[in-house]
Amino acid sequence: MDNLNMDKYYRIASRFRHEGEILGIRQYGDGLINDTFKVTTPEGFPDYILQRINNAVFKNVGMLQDNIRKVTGHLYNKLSQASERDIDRKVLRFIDAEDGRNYLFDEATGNYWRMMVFIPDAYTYESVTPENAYKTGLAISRFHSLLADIPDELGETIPHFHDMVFRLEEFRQAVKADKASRSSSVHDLIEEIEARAADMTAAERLHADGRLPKRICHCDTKVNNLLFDSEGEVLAVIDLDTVMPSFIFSDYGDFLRTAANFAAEDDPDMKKAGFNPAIFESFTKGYLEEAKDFITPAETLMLPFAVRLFPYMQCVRFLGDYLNGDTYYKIKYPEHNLIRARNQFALLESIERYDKDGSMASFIASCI
Ligand code: ADP
Ligand code: GN1
Ligand code: MG
Repeated sequence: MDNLNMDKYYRIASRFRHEGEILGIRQYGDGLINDTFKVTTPEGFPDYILQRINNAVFKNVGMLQDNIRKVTGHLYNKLSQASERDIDRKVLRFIDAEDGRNYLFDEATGNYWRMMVFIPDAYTYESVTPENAYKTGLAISRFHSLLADIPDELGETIPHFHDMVFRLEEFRQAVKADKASRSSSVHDLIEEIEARAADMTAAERLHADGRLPKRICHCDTKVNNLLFDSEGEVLAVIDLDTVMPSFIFSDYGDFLRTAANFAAEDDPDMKKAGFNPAIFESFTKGYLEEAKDFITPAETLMLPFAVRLFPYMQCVRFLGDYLNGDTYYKIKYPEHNLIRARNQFALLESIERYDKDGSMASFIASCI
C-alpha cells in the first residue's frame, strides 16, 4: 500500500471508537468478496480488523450488520450462560463507528466499512488434516446448536444464496447473454452441468413439499472461515456475513468442499483435485457427534447429496461469473474463474466415483 492509500485507511479507521493510537494498517486475509485489513495499535491495546464491505454483493448493509449484531450477541450470551472460558476469543466483537452504528458509510471512498477487535494468537488455514477435521465438525455442529434458539429473525443478506434452482437460472442467463464471448470454449462443462441439473435441485423440491426444513446456518464454511488457537482447537466460526436460514446440510457440504479436496479450489492441476475420504470420515464423525441430537432423518439422508451439491453449485457460480466477464469474484488472472470451475467439477466427479456404491450413507449411519 502506498502512503496515500495508507492515509485513506487511517482516516476511515479513525472514525471508529477504537482504543490506542493507530500505528499501522496492512492488507490481510484471502477472501474473494470483502477487503480486509489489520490495524495495529501499541502494546496494551487491542489490534483491529478493518473491512470494506462489498455492497455490490451485500446490497442491504444495514440488514447485514443488524444480523451480525444479533448473531454475535446471541453467541456471546449462550457462551456466558455456559460459563465458557475465553469468550472474547470465541465471538467476534464489532466496534461502533462515530455515530454509534456498527458500520459506517465513507463518502470519500463511496464504500461501507466496519471494524472488529482482532483476536490474538489465532490462526486460519487453507486446509485441515484428518486429525483436526474431527474438531472442525464439532465446531460447526456447535455453531448450529448455539444458534438454534436465536430469538430474532435474521434477514437473507443475499436472497436465494444457496438455492440451486435460482443459481441454475442465473447460470442459464449468463450462458444465453454470453457477455464476454466465452461460452463456445466451455461447452463441455455447460453440458456436464445441465446433465446433473434435475438431480441437484432435489432439496428445493423437498422443501417446497414441506419435507426439508431450513435453520440458521453459516452458509460460508470454507476452512479459512474457522479460527484456531495455537493448540489446534477451534476458537470460532468467523465471517458471519452469510448467516441466514438455509438447509443445515449447507454448512456440512460447503466445509467438505474445501476441506476434503486434495487441492485448493483454484489449483490448476486437475489431476490433483479430488475427494479425500479420510477428511470426510473424520469431519462427519465430529459433526454428527453433536448434530445427532438435533438433525432429523430427512436431513441426515441429504448429507451425501450435500457433499456433491456444493462443488456443483460452486462450479456453476464460478463458470457463470467467467461467462459474465468476472464481475463477482476477485480474480488474479483472466482464466481464474474457469480454472476454479474446472477444479470444482473435477472434485465433483471424484466424489461421484467414490460414492457410486452409497458408501457415504453407510458411514454416516454408523456415526448416529
Ligand atoms: P473475507 O470476506 O475477506 O473472507 P473474513 O471475515 O473471513 O473476510 O476475514 C479474512 C481473514 O481475516 C480471515 O480468514 C482471518 O484470517 C482474519 N480475521 C478476520 N476476523 C478476524 C478477527 N476478529 N481476529 C483475527 N483474525 C481475523
Ligand atoms: C466467497 O467471502 P469468501 O471468500 O469467504 C463466497 C462463497 C463461496 C466462496 C468460494 C458472499 O466466500 O459463497 O463459496 O467465495 N461468498 C459470497 O471460495 O458469495
Ligand atoms: Mg472469509
